[in-house]
Amino acid sequence: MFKTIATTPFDDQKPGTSGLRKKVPEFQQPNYVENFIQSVFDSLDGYKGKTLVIGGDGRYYNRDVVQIAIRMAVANGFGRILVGQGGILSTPAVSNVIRKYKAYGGFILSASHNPGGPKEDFGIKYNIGNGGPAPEKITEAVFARSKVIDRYLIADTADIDIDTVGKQQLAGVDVEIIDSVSDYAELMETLFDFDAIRALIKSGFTLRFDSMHAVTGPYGKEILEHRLGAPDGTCVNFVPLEDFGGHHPDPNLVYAKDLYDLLMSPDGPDFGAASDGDGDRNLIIGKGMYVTPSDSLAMLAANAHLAPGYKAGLKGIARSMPTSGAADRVAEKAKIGMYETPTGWKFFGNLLDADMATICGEESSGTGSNHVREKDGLWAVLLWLNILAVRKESVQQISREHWATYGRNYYTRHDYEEVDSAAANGLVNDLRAKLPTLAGKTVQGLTITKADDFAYHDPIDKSVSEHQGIRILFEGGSRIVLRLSGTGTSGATLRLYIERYEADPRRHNLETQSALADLIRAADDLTEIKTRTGRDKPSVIT
Ligand code: VG1
Ligand code: CO
Repeated sequence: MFKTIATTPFDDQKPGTSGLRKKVPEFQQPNYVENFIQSVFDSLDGYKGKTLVIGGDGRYYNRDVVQIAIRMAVANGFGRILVGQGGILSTPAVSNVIRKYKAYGGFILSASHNPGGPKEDFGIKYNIGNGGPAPEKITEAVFARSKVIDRYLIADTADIDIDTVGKQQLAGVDVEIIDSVSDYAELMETLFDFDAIRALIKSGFTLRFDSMHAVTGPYGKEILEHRLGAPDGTCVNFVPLEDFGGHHPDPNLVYAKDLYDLLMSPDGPDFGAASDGDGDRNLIIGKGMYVTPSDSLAMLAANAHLAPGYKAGLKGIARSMPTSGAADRVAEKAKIGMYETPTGWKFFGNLLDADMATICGEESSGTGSNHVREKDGLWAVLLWLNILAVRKESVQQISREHWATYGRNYYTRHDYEEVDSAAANGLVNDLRAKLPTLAGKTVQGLTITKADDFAYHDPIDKSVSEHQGIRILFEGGSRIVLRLSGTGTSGATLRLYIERYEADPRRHNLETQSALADLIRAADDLTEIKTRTGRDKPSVIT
């Protein structure tokens, strides 16, 4: 019943910022999925007889890979497999299920906010027993293994029914199909004051939650409409579709522009939010007020004690390096630890496990806490709602008051997507070579104080991660950061992050791009991004 199949390696199975992501036809090559999954198993120890969790965001090819993963896990000796019904589990839900059922680890089948469909993106990510993404030590071992793999193990059985909740047996191993939502919804009830949020909604507060035809649909329906009493119609685009309705399930001002426009209109709701393909990102927009993810992290951290799950206060805050310094000011005032990590949630795991950080965030619309080991879109929405319910103020009032207290970090990210890889690498390498000469120079009237290539020294396991983004710091605390994306599937994507701190409340109402205009020009002078990429403007501005 168990078969050992001979295979030959692929040379491109290197996990990026968040797992292995490729176009679907690449995953459909014979043995491609099997090689990667076996490479993961071959890089792990001591999982025999243990539990493995499998779930994905419902995109095209999800159901096929769920079946392969189940058969391979059984053949490799796992003792129990938990699978989300229909193959559906959001990323934070997988993290929770791993933790709750003390699983050995789990697979998340997703390419997150990347489009889905037969010609679009697919992805596989492995998470470890703490519920978080595998650390670099493991992803590097997986890549090394994938380059020499010569066989994989698989159970030679028919597909199993993944649509009916309940226990089944496959070759003597328990395969349990679990409800995709209930464990997660229960966890949310332990963290937030559902009564207060219910009362807020009952009092006439209106909201909209856009799942972008992706995985959070069933979660939003159950939690916001069924458990919190928001009216039918609060959740939109809530049926997960294999191709996300042909859209990018990326909750930003470009791909969720409809939601933004609605919130800016006088008769829009009081609060709007959206989440991405796999449910770990969030977009927060109050009536007339978009909250940048970096600000959202700072505001959530400053107010988290208003929610039952965080009433004891926070141990510390962690943010990825390119995320703005807004949260640093909150940590400073609260006299708690502040940690700066490379991009990608895997770097927060150790800080959360060690209870050094309670809340973490990234500028890319990711916020989360120690309740799981992934960023969590709906969690951020519920924490905002809890804060609004307690403070009885609007998002706009809370934002303005926050800036008045802490100052405002003007912040933008300019993405140059799918540019020529050689041009992008050349740009980064040349800039890196120039770094030692930059301090003291003036560009566009701005004086550079420091320029470096960010390296992270993990305070817990002492591992070192180098080349995590180029930073150029200016007098007065402004900065630009440049790095290459590690989640794209074609060409290279350059991300340019620009930030300026403004203490003066009289200058808190500027339009972001104009508030940052001199820095944007300086970034172009220093990187030559426009001439080198042949683009006259970024593809996406967030
Ligand atoms: C991007 C974001 C990063 C995030 C990662 C995974 O990575 O910048 O902050 O952790 O996506 O998020 P990169 O390497 O493309 O910049 V998700 O929601 O795509 O799993
Ligand atoms: Co995501």
